[in-house]
Amino acid sequence: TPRVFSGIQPSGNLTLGNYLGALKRFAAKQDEGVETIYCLVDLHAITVWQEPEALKRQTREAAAAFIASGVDPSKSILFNQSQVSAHAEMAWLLNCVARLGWMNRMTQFKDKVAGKNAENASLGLYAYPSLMAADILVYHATMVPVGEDQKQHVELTRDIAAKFNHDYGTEFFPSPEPLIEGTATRVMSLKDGTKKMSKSDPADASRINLTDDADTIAKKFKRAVSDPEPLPESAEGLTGRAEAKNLVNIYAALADVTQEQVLAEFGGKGWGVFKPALADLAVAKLSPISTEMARLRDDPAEIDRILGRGAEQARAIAQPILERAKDIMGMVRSL
Ligand code: AQP
Repeated sequence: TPRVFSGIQPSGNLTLGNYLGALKRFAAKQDEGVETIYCLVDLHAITVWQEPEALKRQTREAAAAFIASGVDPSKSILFNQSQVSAHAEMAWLLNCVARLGWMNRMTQFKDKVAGKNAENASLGLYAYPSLMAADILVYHATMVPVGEDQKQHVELTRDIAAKFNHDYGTEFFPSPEPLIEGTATRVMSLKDGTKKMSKSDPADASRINLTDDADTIAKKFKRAVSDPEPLPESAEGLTGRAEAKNLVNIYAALADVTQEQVLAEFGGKGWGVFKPALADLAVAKLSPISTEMARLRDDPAEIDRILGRGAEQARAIAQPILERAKDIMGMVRSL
């Protein structure tokens, strides 16, 4: 069976972008006859400072968000990365395969240090894509559902796999494909239609958190940046209107319809009509998730049990692949 791997950083409150770009699709993949492995990538999260207690809370909260979004621990392997040491070990092996020049081209690193002193970024932040390659390759996963922003990292993973195979004269690593599907592969900030909605954006008003209540969601959409024009009659009319396009996209993704279908209903109408309809739809879709997350918050021991069991299942797959990679590279293994 083909294997799917994907992860989310427990680096803050998960957002509507994480839900539409990732979680919702993770849940759907479970019923597509593939093996699904989903990871809370805490080793990635610490590439920027995380307050230790907050990291624990965010990791459990993110696990709850997965489960509340329909990721079923009896159908998928769900765990946090640091409990499976094969990720970090494989990352070291791949650090020695990946080239500095490849890392230098990664736009996420550039975005994350933009406006800051890059000299002061952690080495881990720079090496992030190599750890991500390890996450995928240590399971021989071939399908990686991600948002548009992660495409470059999956392509780098393919390059690393190919170089390993070439250098060691093997076909050991399969080449993974990024799966970028649906209308919401890039949900943008509510305050700036050219910036992606992000859990680490300092402005809370820029995003919908999965834990926001109905009033907060309504308020955030009401205050979302739009433009003075009514909604266009067709999707071509969204060209050059980043904010309008984003709001229509979010509606389409939440309702599981196309942009054209949204505009067939709302074309010619003003934001005073569309924004409340969007808020109502978002509340209807997100409130069952936040209710379930609140229930799970009361039982952290249950979450920890689920992550522990997932880690055990993950280790059973990853460990033999790691051992084989070491063997291929010429490391002595004492029996
Ligand atoms: N705005 C988005 N639209 C669509 N998909 C998104 N994803 C993230 N933001 C959007 C997808 O969610 C998955 C997990 O992402 P991540 O947590 O590993 O890191 P990220 O992409 O860096 O997301 P954030 O929210 O912006 O986190 P911070 O702010 O901590 O860096 C990925 O599949 C991603 O594509």
